[in-house]
Amino acid sequence: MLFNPLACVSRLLKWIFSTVSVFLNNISRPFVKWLLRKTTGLCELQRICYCEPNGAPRIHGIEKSLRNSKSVKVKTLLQYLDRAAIENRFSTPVSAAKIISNTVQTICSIKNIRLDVHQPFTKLFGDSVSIIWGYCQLMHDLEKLKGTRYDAENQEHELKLLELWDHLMPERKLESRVSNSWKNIGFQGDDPKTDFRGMGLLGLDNLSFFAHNYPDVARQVLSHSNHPKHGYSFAIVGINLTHLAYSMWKDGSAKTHVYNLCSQQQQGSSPSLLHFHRFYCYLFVEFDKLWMNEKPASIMEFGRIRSQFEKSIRLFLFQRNCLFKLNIPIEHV
Ligand SMILES: *[C@@H]1O[C@H](CO)[C@@H](O)[C@H](O)[C@H]1NC(C)=O
Ligand SMILES: CC(=O)N[C@H]1CO[C@H](CO)[C@@H](O)[C@@H]1O
Repeated sequence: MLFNPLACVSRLLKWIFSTVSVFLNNISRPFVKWLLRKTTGLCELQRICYCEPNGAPRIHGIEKSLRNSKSVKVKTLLQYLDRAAIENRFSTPVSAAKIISNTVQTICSIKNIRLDVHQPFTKLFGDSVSIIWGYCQLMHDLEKLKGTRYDAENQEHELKLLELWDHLMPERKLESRVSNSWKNIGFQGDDPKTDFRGMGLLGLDNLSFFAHNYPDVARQVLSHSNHPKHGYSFAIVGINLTHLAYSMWKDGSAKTHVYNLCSQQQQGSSPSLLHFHRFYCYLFVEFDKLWMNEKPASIMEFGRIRSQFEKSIRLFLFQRNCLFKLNIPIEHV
Protein backbone atom coordinates (compact mmCIF):
# COMPACT_ATOMS: atom_id res chain seq x y z
CA MET A 1 0.00 0.00 0.00
CA LEU A 2 1.15 3.49 -0.80
CA PHE A 3 2.04 5.77 2.04
CA ASN A 4 -0.47 8.58 2.03
CA PRO A 5 0.69 11.51 4.16
CA LEU A 6 -2.58 13.36 3.80
CA ALA A 7 -4.64 10.51 5.24
CA CYS A 8 -2.11 10.17 8.03
CA VAL A 9 -2.35 13.82 8.98
CA SER A 10 -6.14 13.75 8.83
CA ARG A 11 -6.24 10.67 11.08
CA LEU A 12 -3.89 12.36 13.52
CA LEU A 13 -6.04 15.48 13.57
CA LYS A 14 -9.19 13.41 14.16
CA TRP A 15 -7.51 11.69 17.08
CA ILE A 16 -6.45 15.02 18.56
CA PHE A 17 -9.97 16.45 18.20
CA SER A 18 -11.65 13.48 19.81
CA THR A 19 -9.15 13.45 22.68
CA VAL A 20 -9.62 17.15 23.26
CA SER A 21 -13.42 16.84 23.24
CA VAL A 22 -13.31 13.91 25.68
CA PHE A 23 -11.02 16.00 27.84
CA LEU A 24 -13.37 18.97 27.67
CA ASN A 25 -16.42 16.90 28.54
CA ASN A 26 -15.13 14.53 31.17
CA ILE A 27 -12.07 16.03 32.70
CA SER A 28 -12.18 19.77 32.35
CA ARG A 29 -15.63 20.37 33.89
CA PRO A 30 -14.72 18.85 37.24
CA PHE A 31 -11.25 20.42 36.93
CA VAL A 32 -12.62 23.89 36.21
CA LYS A 33 -15.11 23.44 39.05
CA TRP A 34 -12.30 22.42 41.39
CA LEU A 35 -10.11 25.33 40.29
CA LEU A 36 -12.89 27.86 40.79
CA ARG A 37 -13.73 26.39 44.15
CA LYS A 38 -10.07 26.74 45.23
CA THR A 39 -9.69 30.29 43.94
CA THR A 40 -13.07 31.74 44.92
CA GLY A 41 -13.87 29.54 47.90
CA LEU A 42 -17.38 29.08 46.48
CA CYS A 43 -19.03 25.95 45.08
CA GLU A 44 -20.86 25.98 41.73
CA LEU A 45 -24.30 26.51 43.30
CA GLN A 46 -23.03 29.52 45.24
CA ARG A 47 -21.40 31.02 42.16
CA ILE A 48 -24.69 30.67 40.26
CA CYS A 49 -26.66 32.26 43.09
CA TYR A 50 -24.29 35.20 43.45
CA CYS A 51 -23.35 35.79 39.80
CA GLU A 52 -26.36 34.91 37.65
CA PRO A 53 -29.12 37.53 37.37
CA ASN A 54 -32.36 36.95 39.25
CA GLY A 55 -35.01 34.92 37.39
CA ALA A 56 -34.66 32.31 34.68
CA PRO A 57 -30.83 32.51 34.30
CA ARG A 58 -30.24 31.76 37.97
CA ILE A 59 -33.02 29.20 38.40
CA HIS A 60 -32.12 27.38 35.18
CA GLY A 61 -28.47 27.34 36.29
CA ILE A 62 -29.32 25.83 39.68
CA GLU A 63 -31.63 23.25 38.12
CA LYS A 64 -28.96 22.21 35.62
CA SER A 65 -26.23 22.03 38.22
CA LEU A 66 -28.37 19.86 40.54
CA ARG A 67 -29.60 17.56 37.75
CA ASN A 68 -26.04 17.07 36.42
CA SER A 69 -24.55 16.34 39.81
CA LYS A 70 -22.78 13.00 40.13
CA SER A 71 -22.93 13.05 43.93
CA VAL A 72 -25.02 10.21 45.35
CA LYS A 73 -26.19 12.43 48.20
CA VAL A 74 -27.43 15.10 45.80
CA LYS A 75 -29.21 12.44 43.73
CA THR A 76 -30.97 11.16 46.84
CA LEU A 77 -32.01 14.71 47.69
CA LEU A 78 -33.49 15.17 44.20
CA GLN A 79 -35.47 11.94 44.55
CA TYR A 80 -36.89 13.27 47.81
CA LEU A 81 -37.92 16.53 46.10
CA ASP A 82 -39.44 14.77 43.08
CA ARG A 83 -41.47 12.54 45.39
CA ALA A 84 -42.66 15.56 47.40
CA ALA A 85 -43.88 17.14 44.13
CA ILE A 86 -45.78 13.98 43.12
CA GLU A 87 -47.38 13.83 46.57
CA ASN A 88 -48.48 17.48 46.31
CA ARG A 89 -46.52 18.45 49.39
CA PHE A 90 -45.64 21.90 48.05
CA SER A 91 -49.26 23.03 48.13
CA THR A 92 -49.44 24.12 51.77
CA PRO A 93 -47.00 26.87 52.82
CA VAL A 94 -46.04 25.10 56.06
CA SER A 95 -45.09 21.84 54.44
CA ALA A 96 -43.37 23.60 51.52
CA ALA A 97 -41.30 25.71 53.91
CA LYS A 98 -40.22 22.59 55.77
CA ILE A 99 -39.11 20.82 52.58
CA ILE A 100 -37.18 23.90 51.43
CA SER A 101 -35.41 24.32 54.75
CA ASN A 102 -34.48 20.61 54.81
CA THR A 103 -33.12 20.93 51.28
CA VAL A 104 -31.05 24.03 52.04
CA GLN A 105 -29.57 22.40 55.13
CA THR A 106 -28.75 19.19 53.27
CA ILE A 107 -27.02 21.03 50.42
CA CYS A 108 -25.03 23.16 52.86
CA SER A 109 -23.83 20.07 54.65
CA ILE A 110 -22.97 18.23 51.40
CA LYS A 111 -21.07 21.25 50.03
CA ASN A 112 -19.57 22.40 53.34
CA ILE A 113 -21.29 25.77 53.18
CA ARG A 114 -21.50 27.62 56.48
CA LEU A 115 -25.09 28.73 57.01
CA ASP A 116 -24.12 31.68 59.21
CA VAL A 117 -21.65 33.09 56.69
CA HIS A 118 -23.74 32.51 53.58
CA GLN A 119 -27.21 33.71 54.49
CA PRO A 120 -27.87 35.33 51.08
CA PHE A 121 -27.12 31.97 49.48
CA THR A 122 -29.65 30.08 51.59
CA LYS A 123 -32.38 32.54 50.66
CA LEU A 124 -31.59 32.69 46.94
CA PHE A 125 -31.10 28.94 46.69
CA GLY A 126 -34.24 28.15 48.71
CA ASP A 127 -36.43 30.43 46.58
CA SER A 128 -35.11 28.81 43.40
CA VAL A 129 -35.71 25.28 44.68
CA SER A 130 -39.26 26.22 45.61
CA ILE A 131 -39.95 27.50 42.08
CA ILE A 132 -38.28 24.53 40.32
CA TRP A 133 -40.26 21.91 42.24
CA GLY A 134 -43.40 24.03 42.32
CA TYR A 135 -43.31 23.76 38.53
CA CYS A 136 -42.86 19.95 38.75
CA GLN A 137 -45.86 19.70 41.05
CA LEU A 138 -47.97 21.89 38.80
CA MET A 139 -47.17 19.63 35.84
CA HIS A 140 -48.72 16.72 37.75
CA ASP A 141 -51.85 18.82 38.39
CA LEU A 142 -52.08 19.80 34.72
CA GLU A 143 -51.74 16.19 33.65
CA LYS A 144 -54.52 15.19 36.02
CA LEU A 145 -56.87 17.83 34.58
CA LYS A 146 -55.90 16.90 31.05
CA GLY A 147 -56.60 13.24 31.86
CA THR A 148 -60.04 13.97 33.37
CA ARG A 149 -62.57 13.37 30.60
CA TYR A 150 -65.52 15.65 30.25
CA ASP A 151 -68.41 13.78 31.91
CA ALA A 152 -71.97 14.84 31.09
CA GLU A 153 -73.19 12.98 34.22
CA ASN A 154 -71.02 15.18 36.42
CA GLN A 155 -72.96 18.22 37.70
CA GLU A 156 -69.79 20.25 38.18
CA HIS A 157 -68.66 19.72 34.60
CA GLU A 158 -72.11 20.52 33.25
CA LEU A 159 -72.30 23.69 35.32
CA LYS A 160 -68.92 24.89 34.03
CA LEU A 161 -70.02 24.32 30.46
CA LEU A 162 -73.27 26.25 30.93
CA GLU A 163 -71.37 29.06 32.66
CA LEU A 164 -69.08 29.29 29.67
CA TRP A 165 -72.10 30.01 27.50
CA ASP A 166 -73.38 32.67 29.91
CA HIS A 167 -70.02 34.45 30.03
CA LEU A 168 -69.66 34.53 26.27
CA MET A 169 -73.32 35.10 25.37
CA PRO A 170 -74.72 37.15 28.26
CA GLU A 171 -77.53 38.61 26.17
CA ARG A 172 -78.81 35.24 24.93
CA LYS A 173 -80.20 32.30 26.92
CA LEU A 174 -79.27 28.84 25.73
CA GLU A 175 -82.59 27.24 24.80
CA SER A 176 -81.57 23.70 25.76
CA ARG A 177 -78.49 21.78 26.90
CA VAL A 178 -78.21 19.98 23.56
CA SER A 179 -78.59 22.63 20.92
CA ASN A 180 -77.40 23.83 17.58
CA SER A 181 -76.49 27.15 19.24
CA TRP A 182 -73.23 25.78 20.62
CA LYS A 183 -71.87 26.37 17.15
CA ASN A 184 -72.12 30.11 17.81
CA ILE A 185 -69.26 29.85 20.26
CA GLY A 186 -67.29 27.54 18.03
CA PHE A 187 -68.13 23.98 19.10
CA GLN A 188 -68.54 21.38 16.40
CA GLY A 189 -72.01 19.98 16.93
CA ASP A 190 -75.07 20.04 19.17
CA ASP A 191 -73.23 18.76 22.21
CA PRO A 192 -69.78 20.06 23.18
CA LYS A 193 -69.05 17.07 25.43
CA THR A 194 -67.13 15.24 22.71
CA ASP A 195 -65.09 18.25 21.63
CA PHE A 196 -62.73 18.25 24.61
CA ARG A 197 -61.21 14.86 23.81
CA GLY A 198 -57.42 15.01 24.19
CA MET A 199 -57.37 17.95 26.59
CA GLY A 200 -60.07 16.78 29.00
CA LEU A 201 -61.22 19.22 31.64
CA LEU A 202 -58.13 21.38 31.10
CA GLY A 203 -59.60 22.60 27.80
CA LEU A 204 -62.86 23.64 29.42
CA ASP A 205 -61.15 25.22 32.44
CA ASN A 206 -58.96 27.33 30.23
CA LEU A 207 -61.87 28.54 28.13
CA SER A 208 -63.96 29.36 31.15
CA PHE A 209 -61.04 31.10 32.85
CA PHE A 210 -60.60 33.30 29.79
CA ALA A 211 -64.32 34.08 29.47
CA HIS A 212 -64.79 34.64 33.20
CA ASN A 213 -61.72 36.77 33.94
CA TYR A 214 -61.47 38.77 30.72
CA PRO A 215 -65.09 38.80 29.49
CA ASP A 216 -64.73 41.85 27.24
CA VAL A 217 -61.59 40.56 25.60
CA ALA A 218 -63.02 37.06 25.20
CA ARG A 219 -66.17 38.43 23.58
CA GLN A 220 -64.09 40.55 21.25
CA VAL A 221 -62.04 37.51 20.23
CA LEU A 222 -65.31 35.58 19.81
CA SER A 223 -66.67 38.26 17.51
CA HIS A 224 -63.49 38.06 15.41
CA SER A 225 -63.94 34.31 15.20
CA ASN A 226 -67.44 34.88 13.78
CA HIS A 227 -66.09 37.13 11.02
CA PRO A 228 -68.02 36.31 7.80
CA LYS A 229 -64.85 35.94 5.68
CA HIS A 230 -61.99 35.16 8.05
CA GLY A 231 -63.80 33.32 10.84
CA TYR A 232 -62.65 30.30 12.84
CA SER A 233 -64.21 28.02 15.47
CA PHE A 234 -63.65 29.81 18.77
CA ALA A 235 -64.00 26.83 21.13
CA ILE A 236 -62.24 24.31 18.90
CA VAL A 237 -59.29 26.64 18.30
CA GLY A 238 -59.31 27.43 22.02
CA ILE A 239 -58.99 23.75 22.87
CA ASN A 240 -56.21 23.40 20.34
CA LEU A 241 -54.38 26.29 22.02
CA THR A 242 -54.74 24.49 25.36
CA HIS A 243 -52.80 21.71 23.71
CA LEU A 244 -50.14 24.18 22.55
CA ALA A 245 -49.83 25.77 26.00
CA TYR A 246 -49.69 22.36 27.65
CA SER A 247 -46.97 21.05 25.32
CA MET A 248 -44.80 24.12 25.96
CA TRP A 249 -45.08 23.59 29.71
CA LYS A 250 -44.57 19.85 29.40
CA ASP A 251 -41.34 20.06 27.39
CA GLY A 252 -40.02 22.77 29.69
CA SER A 253 -39.75 25.58 27.12
CA ALA A 254 -42.26 27.68 29.09
CA LYS A 255 -39.88 27.66 32.06
CA THR A 256 -38.10 30.90 31.06
CA HIS A 257 -41.40 32.79 31.25
CA VAL A 258 -42.59 31.05 34.43
CA TYR A 259 -39.26 31.36 36.27
CA ASN A 260 -38.97 35.06 35.42
CA LEU A 261 -42.57 35.65 36.44
CA CYS A 262 -42.38 33.83 39.78
CA SER A 263 -39.10 35.41 40.81
CA GLN A 264 -40.46 38.88 40.07
CA GLN A 265 -43.51 38.45 42.23
CA GLN A 266 -43.25 38.74 45.99
CA GLN A 267 -41.37 35.93 47.69
CA GLY A 268 -42.95 32.53 48.05
CA SER A 269 -44.69 32.77 44.69
CA SER A 270 -44.72 29.30 43.25
CA PRO A 271 -45.97 28.30 39.78
CA SER A 272 -49.73 27.76 39.93
CA LEU A 273 -52.74 26.97 37.74
CA LEU A 274 -53.40 30.69 37.63
CA HIS A 275 -50.09 31.19 35.82
CA PHE A 276 -50.99 28.48 33.35
CA HIS A 277 -54.43 29.93 32.65
CA ARG A 278 -52.95 33.40 32.13
CA PHE A 279 -50.31 32.03 29.79
CA TYR A 280 -53.15 30.43 27.84
CA CYS A 281 -55.10 33.70 27.66
CA TYR A 282 -51.97 35.39 26.36
CA LEU A 283 -51.68 32.74 23.61
CA PHE A 284 -55.33 33.08 22.65
CA VAL A 285 -55.24 36.89 22.38
CA GLU A 286 -51.99 36.83 20.39
CA PHE A 287 -53.18 34.02 18.13
CA ASP A 288 -56.35 35.95 17.36
CA LYS A 289 -54.28 39.02 16.47
CA LEU A 290 -52.09 37.02 14.11
CA TRP A 291 -55.12 35.35 12.52
CA MET A 292 -56.89 38.66 11.89
CA ASN A 293 -53.70 40.12 10.42
CA GLU A 294 -53.20 37.17 8.10
CA LYS A 295 -56.81 37.32 6.87
CA PRO A 296 -56.83 33.63 5.87
CA ALA A 297 -59.20 32.66 3.08
CA SER A 298 -60.51 29.68 5.02
CA ILE A 299 -60.06 27.53 8.11
CA MET A 300 -57.90 25.25 5.94
CA GLU A 301 -55.04 27.64 6.69
CA PHE A 302 -55.24 26.89 10.40
CA GLY A 303 -52.33 24.43 10.36
CA ARG A 304 -50.00 26.90 8.64
CA ILE A 305 -50.89 29.85 10.87
CA ARG A 306 -50.74 27.74 13.99
CA SER A 307 -47.26 26.51 13.21
CA GLN A 308 -46.08 30.03 12.35
CA PHE A 309 -47.53 31.16 15.69
CA GLU A 310 -45.89 28.34 17.63
CA LYS A 311 -42.51 29.13 16.06
CA SER A 312 -42.67 32.79 17.08
CA ILE A 313 -43.75 31.99 20.66
CA ARG A 314 -40.96 29.43 21.01
CA LEU A 315 -38.46 31.99 19.75
CA PHE A 316 -39.51 34.37 22.52
CA LEU A 317 -39.33 31.61 25.12
CA PHE A 318 -35.77 30.93 24.05
CA GLN A 319 -34.64 34.33 25.31
CA ARG A 320 -33.55 34.25 28.92
CA ASN A 321 -35.43 37.42 29.87
CA CYS A 322 -38.71 36.30 28.26
CA LEU A 323 -41.80 37.39 30.17
CA PHE A 324 -45.22 37.41 28.51
CA LYS A 325 -47.66 40.07 29.56
CA LEU A 326 -51.26 40.09 28.47
CA ASN A 327 -51.75 43.13 26.26
CA ILE A 328 -55.08 44.15 27.67
CA PRO A 329 -56.18 47.70 28.41
CA ILE A 330 -56.22 48.37 32.16
CA GLU A 331 -59.99 48.65 32.46
CA HIS A 332 -60.36 44.98 31.44
CA VAL A 333 -58.01 43.49 34.05
C1 LIG B 1 -54.19 21.30 16.87
O1 LIG B 1 -54.01 21.64 15.52
C2 LIG B 1 -52.87 21.08 14.90
C3 LIG B 1 -52.77 21.65 13.50
O2 LIG B 1 -53.96 21.51 12.76
C4 LIG B 1 -53.00 19.57 14.92
O3 LIG B 1 -51.86 18.99 14.33
C5 LIG B 1 -53.13 19.11 16.35
O4 LIG B 1 -53.31 17.71 16.40
C6 LIG B 1 -54.30 19.80 17.03
N1 LIG B 1 -54.31 19.39 18.43
C7 LIG B 1 -55.43 19.21 19.12
C8 LIG B 1 -55.29 18.71 20.52
O5 LIG B 1 -56.53 19.43 18.66
C1 LIG C 1 -58.63 24.23 37.72
C2 LIG C 1 -58.97 25.65 37.65
O1 LIG C 1 -58.22 26.54 37.96
N1 LIG C 1 -60.17 25.89 37.23
C3 LIG C 1 -60.68 27.21 37.13
C4 LIG C 1 -60.83 27.55 35.68
O2 LIG C 1 -61.48 28.77 35.53
C5 LIG C 1 -62.76 28.82 36.15
C6 LIG C 1 -63.37 30.13 35.79
O3 LIG C 1 -62.60 31.19 36.26
C7 LIG C 1 -62.62 28.62 37.63
O4 LIG C 1 -63.88 28.65 38.23
C8 LIG C 1 -61.97 27.28 37.89
O5 LIG C 1 -61.74 27.09 39.24
